[in-house]
Amino acid sequence: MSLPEIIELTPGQLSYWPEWLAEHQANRLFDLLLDKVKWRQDVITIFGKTHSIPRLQAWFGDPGTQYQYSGMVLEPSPWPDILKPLRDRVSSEAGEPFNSVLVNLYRTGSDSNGWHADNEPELGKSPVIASLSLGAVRRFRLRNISDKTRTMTLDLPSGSLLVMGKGVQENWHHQLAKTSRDVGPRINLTFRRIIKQPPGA
Ligand SMILES: O=C(O)CCC(=O)C(=O)O
Repeated sequence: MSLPEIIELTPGQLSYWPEWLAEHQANRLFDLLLDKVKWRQDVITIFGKTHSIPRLQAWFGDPGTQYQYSGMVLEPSPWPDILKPLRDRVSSEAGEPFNSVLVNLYRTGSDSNGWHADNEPELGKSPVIASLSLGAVRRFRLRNISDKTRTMTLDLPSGSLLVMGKGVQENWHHQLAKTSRDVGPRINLTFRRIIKQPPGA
């Protein structure tokens, strides 16, 4: 384990390891996930109209870790062998016993993830989220919820680990914007801890 860079957001804190995985490890994991994950094109419904979300995704976790966001209900697929040691390492780095992971595939610069916080009820009151990036470098931004002029930008390289600590989801939104740059695919894994079932589950 190496020491992270600490980025104070006030309120909230990021812990950042720009080179958490060596290049060859990150490349191997990227290739395996790209090939082996059963990627889903999920849709969301806004004002009665359905839209494909601008990325592919997959949800893995312990039994019972159902996750709902933007009207989607994600049932966990069992942990693939390749992700189990990674989950354990990320958990010990972040000091949080993660029991699930959302895996996103951004196929090109047109794929994205809009402003949001990971604040669903099943994550509990002050969740810790750990985000591992693989593949193309993409720009990750945070924006304070009550003062939108306060922003923070990180260009996340392959193999980097970013832990959003307690207080971040309550006070900051984050996004992965589209880019017109000609970028290759990127995979991002956000490890989460589901602590209770969502309402109505
Ligand atoms: O792709 C990223 O870096 C961010 C992913 C994200 O915001 C999410 O899964 O909630």
